[in-house]
This record gives sequence, structure tokens and C-alpha cells, in this order.
Amino acid sequence: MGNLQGESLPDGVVSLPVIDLSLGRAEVGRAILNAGKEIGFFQVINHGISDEAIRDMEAMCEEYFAMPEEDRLCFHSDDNGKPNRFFSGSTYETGGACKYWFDCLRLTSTFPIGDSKEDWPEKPKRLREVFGRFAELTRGMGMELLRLLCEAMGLPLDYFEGGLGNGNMAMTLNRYPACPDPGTMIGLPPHCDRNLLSLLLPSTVPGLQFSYNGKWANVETLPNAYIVNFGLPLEVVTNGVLRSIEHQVVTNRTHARRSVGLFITPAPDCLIGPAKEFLSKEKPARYRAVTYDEFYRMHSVVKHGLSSVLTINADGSHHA
Ligand SMILES: O=C(O)CCC(=O)C(=O)O
Ligand SMILES: [Fe+2]
Repeated sequence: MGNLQGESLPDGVVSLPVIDLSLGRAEVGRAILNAGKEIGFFQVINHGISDEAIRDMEAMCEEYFAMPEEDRLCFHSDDNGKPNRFFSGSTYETGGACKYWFDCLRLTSTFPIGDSKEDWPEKPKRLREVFGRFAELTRGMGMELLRLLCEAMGLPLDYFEGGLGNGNMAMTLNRYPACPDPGTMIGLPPHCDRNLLSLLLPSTVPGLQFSYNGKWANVETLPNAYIVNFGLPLEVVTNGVLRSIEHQVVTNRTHARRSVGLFITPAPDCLIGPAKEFLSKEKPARYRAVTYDEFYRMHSVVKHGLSSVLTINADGSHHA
């Protein structure tokens, strides 16, 4: 089996833009827009989510993965249609190439969360409370980033408040155990996110990489920073102005890694297509419009170059 991790750039060759949310709105908005055009990833600091909420969340993640296995397994399911489940990356269909090296608790919720929490695990005792608070705060910050982006792009401030941003939100709690053979085992395969906006709380253990000029660049983050990246629907809506960039997680021999993802997601019946604000004679539609439901199914297979699936040819057909 070859090396699945591809060629990486030396550390420090490219680093994620750091966006300080305590600066002026116009400056922050421009920085988000530039990051979206250039790298597709950035990190935010001074985001207003307290150290305490972050520490609580991290401690709860540790507690969850430290529970006796049977307490997690009662939530186990390989059915990816289930909104709330615990599963292992080793159950992903990979065409026999390898198995992915992670465990994940995936939870979904309406917003506001309300009764959705009742379907989340009961153990550890404070899980619903801590995860619920974290999800609400993080989603709130994500919606604010989208409003700042609207200001910078000259869109109405509530552009993403409707169908594009009010589908059920998803939260994932990922654990990548230390791996005996990092050269051949990948944590999470290369993919672009299928939701609108992803907010990630990484651990201090590195592993996340994003695609940059055909190579993999390591993500390094500041303490308490969130990593933010744009999902494919945002690339489509902006007709390619914002870029949804491929990323992956690599494993390492000595340290387990943890991450928490919060995903702002369109509603299933929302039409995902280039918005008129991004279209002109010089800039014709590069993607065709489909409902988010269909969009999600089109992207259910993880493979390289996902965005090409939606690219329109000159004759109006689209690549398979
Ligand atoms: O674990 C990470 O750092 C990245 C997770 C990720 O890319 C995802 O859940 O879509
Ligand atoms: Fe991702």
C-alpha cells in the first residue's frame, strides 16, 4: 500500500490567516472575504466564546471517550441516515484501500435546540447541557461571521438566515487514536465539507491539513482559536468567489487527537445555486442549482475534486 498522505509542504510555508473578531466590522469582513477567496480556511481569535465554555466542552469530550465502551456502543449505528449516532471510521466504504482511523459521535439538532437534546446520549451526565451550550454559542459566532461576510460582499445582512443557514445543525466529536502505521492509515480522507460553514475546535495535537497549490499544508492554530472553513454550498452560492477547500486529517504514532466540529447547514428543500448577485454576462453560472437534499446525496461519496461534480460545461451539461 502506498503512502496515502500525499506530499506535504514544510511547516510554516503557509499558515492560516488569523482573524481577530474584536477589530472593526469592516476590517473583519474584508479579512473573511479575502481568506475565503484565497485559502478557504482561517482561524478566529477573540471570538467571544469564553475559555470556560471551551474547557467544559473539551473536558466533556475527554469524559465521553473515557467511558466504558458499552456506554458509547449503546449509541452505535452504521446507518448514516441516523441523525444521532456513534460510529467508527473503519465502517466507511473505502473500496478496500484502507480504513479510516477515527471514532465519531455525531449529533444533530434543530435551532434553537429545544427538544433535540432529548435524543442525545444520556451519559456522561452533563453531556446534553455542555454540548447544547457549546453548540448554541458556536453557531451564534458562525452566523455572525456570515453576517460580516454579507457586509463585505454587499449582500443583505440576513442573506444566510433563511433556508441557506437554518437547516438542522450538526455537531461531531472526533477522536483519532494514536496509530501504529501513520504512513498507510489516514484519519479522515480528503474531502470538502457539504454544509454551508464549518467551525472547528481543534486540539493541540496537529493532524488537519488543507490543500494548497496541489500539496498538503498543516494547520497550526493559536490557543482557543476556532478554525473556520467554507462548505461547498457557499462556493456554489457565490459562484466560486468563496472557495471550499479540500482537507484531510493525518494520524500520528504517539498522540490521540480530538476535534469538535459544528456545522451550519442549509434546509433540505433550499435551492443551492449561484445567487443572482454573483452572476453577470462576464460571470455566467459555473454550477447548476439543485435542492440541498439532492446536493447532499451527490456528494455522499468521498473522492478527490468534489467541486467538479457541479461544474457546468459550456453546453450546459455538467461533469459526472
Ligand atoms: O478533525 C478535524 O480536524 C477535521 C474534521 C473535518 O474535517 C470534518 O469533520 O469535516
Ligand atoms: Fe471537513
